[in-house]
Amino acid sequence: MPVFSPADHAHFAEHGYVVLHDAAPKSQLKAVVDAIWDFLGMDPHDPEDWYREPHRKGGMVELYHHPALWANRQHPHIHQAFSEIWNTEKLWVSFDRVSMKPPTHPGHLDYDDPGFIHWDCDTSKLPLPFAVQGVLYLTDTAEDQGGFQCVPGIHRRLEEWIKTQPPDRNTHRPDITGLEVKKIVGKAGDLVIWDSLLAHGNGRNTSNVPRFAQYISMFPPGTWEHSREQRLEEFEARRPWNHEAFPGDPRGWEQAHAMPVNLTSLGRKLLGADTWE
Ligand SMILES: O=C(O)CCC(=O)C(=O)O
Repeated sequence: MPVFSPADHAHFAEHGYVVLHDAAPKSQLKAVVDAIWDFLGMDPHDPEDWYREPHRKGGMVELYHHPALWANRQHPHIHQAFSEIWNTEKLWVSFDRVSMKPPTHPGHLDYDDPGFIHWDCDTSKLPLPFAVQGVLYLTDTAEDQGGFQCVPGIHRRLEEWIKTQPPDRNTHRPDITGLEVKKIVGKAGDLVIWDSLLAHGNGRNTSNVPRFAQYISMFPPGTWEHSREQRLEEFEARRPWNHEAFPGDPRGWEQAHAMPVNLTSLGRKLLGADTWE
């Protein structure tokens, strides 16, 4: 059964993103939130404890291969969503991290992240091959909670918009003057998938609760310079896929805890341990 309707596909084409509700069971969302607290070694009930190492400004948490993260990656509903966007089930999953963005706190302004809008791709190199990114909301996320935000529709008119910009513009960060930035409010279990040409990011968290999310993307094998062997090695070593670009965790928490991941037959294919044929 498809998870996206024709209207969802039309929304994706027009606005550059689409939301799948109830993408994963609540118990699996909570398991990731619990894993984040364990990894951070913080007291969830004590906001004074949320602004210190290993956390850094911006909310990114360098946790990559916890079994709770893999449970969502190999959840059939999530795979189905990406399959419909790519028009093939033969996909690999990204080894992405998670987010716990604490609210702004007057006593911890070094952790006050204003949010951002960017592209992960280099927009001076258009046209670029189709690619998507995704984020799974782990808790209900209100407008002021620093969740996903984007400039709807800019992916369709990017080349024209670029012509209006100075030649020395930042090709990864748009000047958002005159652009509409939309905050995507979401429920726990919402999976937002967006076209990589969509300018996007996350916002400032001015609520009084953290923002929790898991980044998940899927792509046909061979899309990136990332071999099956590399993937298996990174999985075994519990490392990020691109450890030159992503800092990883200097404490080696995941390596020290070595939690076994039970891959399903779908999970083995999404990792690359088994082939799709
Ligand atoms: O935190 C988010 O929702 C967006 C993250 C982001 O900008 C990215 O994954 O490139």
